[in-house]
Amino acid sequence: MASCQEKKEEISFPKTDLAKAPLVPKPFKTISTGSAFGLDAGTAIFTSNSDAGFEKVGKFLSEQIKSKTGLQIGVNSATEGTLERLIYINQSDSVELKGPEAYQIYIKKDSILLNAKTAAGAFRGVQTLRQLIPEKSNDTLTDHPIWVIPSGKIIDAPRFEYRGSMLDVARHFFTVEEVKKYIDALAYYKFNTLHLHLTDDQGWRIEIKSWPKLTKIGGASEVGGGEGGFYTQEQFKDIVAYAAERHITIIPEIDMPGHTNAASLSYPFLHAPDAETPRVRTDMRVGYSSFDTKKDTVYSFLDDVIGEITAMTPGPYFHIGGDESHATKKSDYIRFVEKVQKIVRKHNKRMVGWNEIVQAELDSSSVIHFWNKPEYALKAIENGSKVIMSPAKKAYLDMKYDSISEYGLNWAGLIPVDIAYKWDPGTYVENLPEENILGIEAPLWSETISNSEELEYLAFPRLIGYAELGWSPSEHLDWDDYKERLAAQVPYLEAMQINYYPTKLVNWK
Ligand code: TNX
Repeated sequence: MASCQEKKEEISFPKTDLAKAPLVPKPFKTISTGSAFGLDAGTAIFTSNSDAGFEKVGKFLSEQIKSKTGLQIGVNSATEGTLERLIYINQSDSVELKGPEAYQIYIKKDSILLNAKTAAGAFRGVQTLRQLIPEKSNDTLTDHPIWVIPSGKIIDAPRFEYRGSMLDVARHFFTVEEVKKYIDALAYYKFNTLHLHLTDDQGWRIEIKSWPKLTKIGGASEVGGGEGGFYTQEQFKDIVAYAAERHITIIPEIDMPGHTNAASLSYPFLHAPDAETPRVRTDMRVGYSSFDTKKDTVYSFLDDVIGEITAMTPGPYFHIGGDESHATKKSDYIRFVEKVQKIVRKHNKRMVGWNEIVQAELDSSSVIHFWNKPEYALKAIENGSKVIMSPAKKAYLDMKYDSISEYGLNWAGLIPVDIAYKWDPGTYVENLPEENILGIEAPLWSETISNSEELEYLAFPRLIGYAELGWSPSEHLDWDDYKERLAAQVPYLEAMQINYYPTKLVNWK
């Protein structure tokens, strides 16, 4: 009598090499075992139920598999016939997992096991799996399409806890959909932070219910004379939630006491009498505006603004800007930063500010955002503070690639794709110990760009290199090795309709 149980199919895979997969960022350690896991319609995903976040991560993977391959893979809901190959996403407290974003993946013939301490770690591991799924199925190994994933083991954890990019939505406004598209790409490359530069001289972009003219008046302009725009609180919360689903934290920035023309135009009492009189600004100049640091009403205004924004922001940080306050006297600037630091603390956030803030007396919980002066970054040592590394000469996404770049500025120099990659955030500021470095951020100022296509032209492919500088150990930072893996990102960029600058430094395939 024939057995009613179908025989499990043995596929013989061509030899694979997991260590040669073009992963970005490059994992801490990869061990190849030469065989493969065949992703197909008979695959099911199971997740830990010890933490609700894990099932969400499983569903995210299932959606991504569907959009890449068309396969519909159940999560914690296998039906008969879908138990041939399993992907487990498992909560683990193993001591081998170093930190909340660490993960390990074991890929065998019949199973993939992804272990992480937290859902954030599992999410980072899922990005690695997404990158390992080939664009095309193999239709010759068996009677149905399978996507061949090389077998082996990946042990991975980030070098820095903070890996971010900044989007300036003030000089030009970007819609919720445009911001979400950027967040999707950040997630794919394991970034965990998006800093939104929400206000500047040319525009105020976030609704403050207690001060409605900020958006009514201050939101109605941008560089070049366009109509501007702003996020309602509902829209801002939607961005925060969308990022959180991808384990990305939003850091809001209200830039002050300079870069405040749009705020002072909306409410003239904010304006310092010595600074330039507020008017609609559509030019690119900086350093002419200032809040009146001597008025109590300015600080009660800021208490309202910071209160409303922090109430919508679950992350630990609030960025106060503090850069280029050339129209504020130094003593007034110092007093201002110290008073605003108290307000930020009152709202239970850690203050972040551009490196000029070190002139004030800072709490050790406050974070210094290095962009131009190493001597300011070094103040972190005395102060016990952490530093975010955004050296303009290396990490500014708004610098032109070369003299023929379509968009961008050049005040910090040209930044070709290799120069953007060839530096080490851990040693860039001489004598600044790595324990003082929170991580890396690549800011994208928007004076010269106003939509996703232009934004992407400047961000890609340099952003992908910053992902690796933030995540991978310094021993792995090697341009010749990286540029091959970068070239292999094209199918992803094309599938996501992400525009990129096709630099001649890379052999695009
Ligand atoms: C400097 S970097 C600025 C911004 C400009 C940018 C343009 C920094 C903290 N301030 O106001 O948009 O240069 O590259």
